Amino acid sequence: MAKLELKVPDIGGSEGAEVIELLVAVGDEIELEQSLIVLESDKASMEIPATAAGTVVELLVSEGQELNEGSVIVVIETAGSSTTEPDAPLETPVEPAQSAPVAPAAAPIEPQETVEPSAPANTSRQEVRVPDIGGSESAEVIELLVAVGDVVELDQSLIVLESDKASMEIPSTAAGTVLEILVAEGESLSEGASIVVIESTSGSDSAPAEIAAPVASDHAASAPKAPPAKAPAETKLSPPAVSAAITRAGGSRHAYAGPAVRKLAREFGVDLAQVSATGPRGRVLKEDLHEYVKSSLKTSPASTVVGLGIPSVPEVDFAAFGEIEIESLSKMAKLTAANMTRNWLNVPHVTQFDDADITELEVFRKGLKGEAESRGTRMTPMPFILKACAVALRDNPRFCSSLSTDGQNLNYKKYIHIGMAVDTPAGLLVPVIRDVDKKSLWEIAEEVIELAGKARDRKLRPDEMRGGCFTISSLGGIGGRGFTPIVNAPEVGILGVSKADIRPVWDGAEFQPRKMLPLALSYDHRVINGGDAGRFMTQLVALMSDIRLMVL
Ligand code: CAO
Repeated sequence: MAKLELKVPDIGGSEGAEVIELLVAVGDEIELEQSLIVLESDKASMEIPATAAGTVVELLVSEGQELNEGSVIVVIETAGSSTTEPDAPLETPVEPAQSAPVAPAAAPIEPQETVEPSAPANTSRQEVRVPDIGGSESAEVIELLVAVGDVVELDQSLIVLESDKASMEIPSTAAGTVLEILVAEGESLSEGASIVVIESTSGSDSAPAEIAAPVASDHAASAPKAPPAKAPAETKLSPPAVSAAITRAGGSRHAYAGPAVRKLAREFGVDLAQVSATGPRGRVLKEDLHEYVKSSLKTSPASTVVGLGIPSVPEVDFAAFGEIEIESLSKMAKLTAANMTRNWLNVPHVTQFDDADITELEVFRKGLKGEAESRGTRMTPMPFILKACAVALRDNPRFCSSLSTDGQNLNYKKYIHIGMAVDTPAGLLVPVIRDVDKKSLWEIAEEVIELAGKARDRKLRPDEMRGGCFTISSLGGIGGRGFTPIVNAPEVGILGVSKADIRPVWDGAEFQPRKMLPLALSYDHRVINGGDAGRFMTQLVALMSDIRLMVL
């Protein structure tokens, strides 16, 4: 049995850091690399790993205490030979007592020389590189904070790196304009890796202790990167600026948490700012995150796919107020609920209303009754609505597009396949009628009947419900004056059709009895603006009011 002191390693140049969490206690069996404490400075939040395995016999630090490189954290008792890396021990044998100098976990990177600029007289190009990241072998780029063309200041953060133990913002060691970004999100970087190329104008550029290497003026991103050059030993690197409150896509600024908790939060898709923190100084602990996820799951059954962070509806004991009956939902009903929730949450909806005068259309349609019977089919308003939508989709192609998931592109579909919501005893189904623009009204009428029948008999094939560009939901045969349908994402528009009825319409001289069809067009406002929607709806109303326009 030997006793060892485990100490604070090189913490990336931080002068002092506060113990904000103790992760072990006296009596704990600890493994090699197990985190002992969490340290936080104004620049960094990091877990300090054990450099030897054993039993904790003394805990020499407490929360709130300020530690420096070399401060003893714990004394452990090891079973046998203690040290793990004889050349770089971070532990000191306790007996005999000694105060040997502590070797740093990783030798600090030596700054490269600043070489004469190769660019025109008063400008120079420099590569900014990853500094000593506190002993971590490599760390992943989790966020790019600058773009090509940005003017950056000295010490301005360029990227966020995250290793198993720390998340850190890497500051620029030069001021100037970003010419090239040499890294991408998800890439793993080590000390010395080039991050960006910066063009500096003389007088405004980097500090003397920078690790900015000069770059030839014809430098290309694909060119091999120059190895780090040596600089005088006394020009020690500035530490990586590590932030405990970095901004993420999920918006977790101001949330205090260690890297492990941040990593976990990212994996769960949790916005740390939403989590109640119980740690010192409002720090989010792992337990807080677990508690948050547990309670979110409890209140949001998977079937409803309610996003984390969205306030849930409180559970009520309905039986307390009278007799109740519980019906378990079918798989389809649960799937529909999940899809509706997803679409409602993802799509910024706007709904536009209008009425189409279908008086003449109805006269024509009723005139087709005999032929419909002889064909063994029915001609409802639906085929006319489908046909009119196909024309409006052709003339307003944005309604026939989908936004890419990253929000960067619109995919225009050159085909016109329209989904039709069908109310079935098992739930809502949306079969798709293909190439509506190329089919006759009779063909469409037959398909409406066939697909609605298949939907009600649960005989639709999956491929008959895929590929839609737009959806029509008609409650015309049921009733109602209007409703706001939910866009069937990734489609960007849906038409809600309500029951037509005869209303008095002013013709400029007198009221005329006209059959009016209420229409409601919901659209994804990220893709469709009010003008687009107004044009689509106006054309649709015109087409329904005068079906001759459909053949133009
Ligand atoms: N106004 C007045 N009458 C209408 C009408 C309208 N907008 N739409 C249909 N009708 C009439 C039809 O003409 C038919 O009457 P006749 O037999 O006298 O001609 C009757 O209502 C029933 O029509 P239908 O509903 O059987 O046929 P359809 O082609 O209009 O619709 C379908 C087919 C599958 C869309 C429809 O049956 C359906 O399921 N609708 C529900 C869709 C739904 O649930 N949407 C909500 C989704 S969001 O929860």
